[in-house]
Amino acid sequence: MGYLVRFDCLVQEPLFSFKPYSPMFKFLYKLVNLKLCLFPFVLFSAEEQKKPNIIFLLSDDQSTYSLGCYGNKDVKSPELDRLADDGMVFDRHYDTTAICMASRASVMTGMFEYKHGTNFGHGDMLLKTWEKTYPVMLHKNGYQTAFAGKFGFDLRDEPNGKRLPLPEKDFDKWGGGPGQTNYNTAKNESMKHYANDYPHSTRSYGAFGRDFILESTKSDKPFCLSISFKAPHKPATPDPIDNHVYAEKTFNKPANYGRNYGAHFSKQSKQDRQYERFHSWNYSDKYDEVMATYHQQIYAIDVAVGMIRKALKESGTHKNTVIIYTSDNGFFCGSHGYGSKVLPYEESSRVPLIIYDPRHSNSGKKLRAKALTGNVDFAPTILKLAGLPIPENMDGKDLMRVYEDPKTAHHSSLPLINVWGKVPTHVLGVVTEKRKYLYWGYAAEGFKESEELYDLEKDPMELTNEMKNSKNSKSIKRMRRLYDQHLAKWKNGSVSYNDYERFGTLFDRNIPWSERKSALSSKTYQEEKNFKKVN
Ligand SMILES: [Ca+2]
Repeated sequence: MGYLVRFDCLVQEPLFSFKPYSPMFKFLYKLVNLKLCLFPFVLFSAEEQKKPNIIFLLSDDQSTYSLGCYGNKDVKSPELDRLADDGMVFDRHYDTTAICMASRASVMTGMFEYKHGTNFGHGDMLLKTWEKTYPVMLHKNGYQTAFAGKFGFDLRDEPNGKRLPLPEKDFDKWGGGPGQTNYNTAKNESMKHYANDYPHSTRSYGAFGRDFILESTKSDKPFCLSISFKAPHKPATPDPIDNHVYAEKTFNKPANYGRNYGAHFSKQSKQDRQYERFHSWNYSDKYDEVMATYHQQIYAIDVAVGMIRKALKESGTHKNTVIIYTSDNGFFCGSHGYGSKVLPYEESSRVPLIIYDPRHSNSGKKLRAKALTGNVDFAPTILKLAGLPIPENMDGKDLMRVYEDPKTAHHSSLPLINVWGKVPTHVLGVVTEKRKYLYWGYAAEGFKESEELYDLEKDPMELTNEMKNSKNSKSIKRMRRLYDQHLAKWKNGSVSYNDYERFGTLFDRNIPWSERKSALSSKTYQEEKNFKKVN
């Protein structure tokens, strides 16, 4: 093709109308014309080459301590550890809402929950919000796009409008599914053709990624592959092919394991299922068995990541493909005597993040970033990688600036949000690189407003609430001020639907409970009576 272009350039009419004066001039003249003629092609091909392929991999309910690259010596995660060695590990990465639906919406929109207005118990994402997500924008701007796995939220054309089908049409290849999807590949409509070879869903997503990557080479377009694994979400259903991996294994417990290390957590945080699941999910009495199952599910993700990287190599796209690996929320696994996720403590809100950009000179140096980063950063990062502008509505920032300089600061603070579940557990917090502040505002009979402050630098296991230490008055003042700033953004920026506006009042620590109480929903008044009975 290149030779044809050059030949065409030489034989076509000169760009200028005057005649050459000498053989040398004629030669130079042709050379200039050749360059001018080739210029747009050179530019075009350089521009195309600059655009990387992008792979975004999301696990479901995965804690940082489930990976070797985050310091757990009991687990086997060779592929993800290799990805970490090849790329960069982020040690201070948070899901600003630590629950599937809202977190996935933040990932795709680059916005905090109160701005995308999407969560269980609140409502679906509006179509106009979806149209500003990274998958849609990449699809519209020359990328081949694919999605597989748990999509995690639904769409409506208006808040009380009809629920729309999942946006399969916005992707070139689709292996996604509604709701929680199924661990049984045969039961996932868009993935069931993989069921014979990969009866368990986790490896089927590896196969989907592999096939999309290999097919992508037929096109000149760059690709963006997004896979949302179901694993290791409950109900615990590991692939039996991996039963040998943790058979009879005993696991070391983290230093904050057990109820003794949760006594200082707020009474409000103990009012929903996250608290009772320490027992009902058997962290208290069958720890090794439960953890073996949990880690076995993550082991299968590790295998799937290996399948995807092998396909990158085989297709020759490995040198121009950026890989991002993270989770939609963490998991307590018995830390502080809690199970599950949702609450803004470290185990549930801080999650793994590995990025590998093979084009960058910082790759392969085993660097770790301490910068404060969040799930709202992915959409801006992916748009920037694709050479697209980052819309102003996004709260996140391009993570590749941290990849460029892992010692740089990123966010000075991020909000940590929970407005799902039983009312006392609704909480707004703020985290900085060094500290975390939580405000539990529910103060009906039997409860008092409470605050927690953690020095994450000295106390990453959150063992001491620093609110009562008089030495911390400066930190408390600063963290309260940051909290107030985030709340002001909520008040100014929350969507007007799906029950988000009233939290601007409920979370206002400067308004007494007697006045804030008016912002409880009528349904909540009824729930409040039930909490009074409990306490
Ligand atoms: Ca999740």
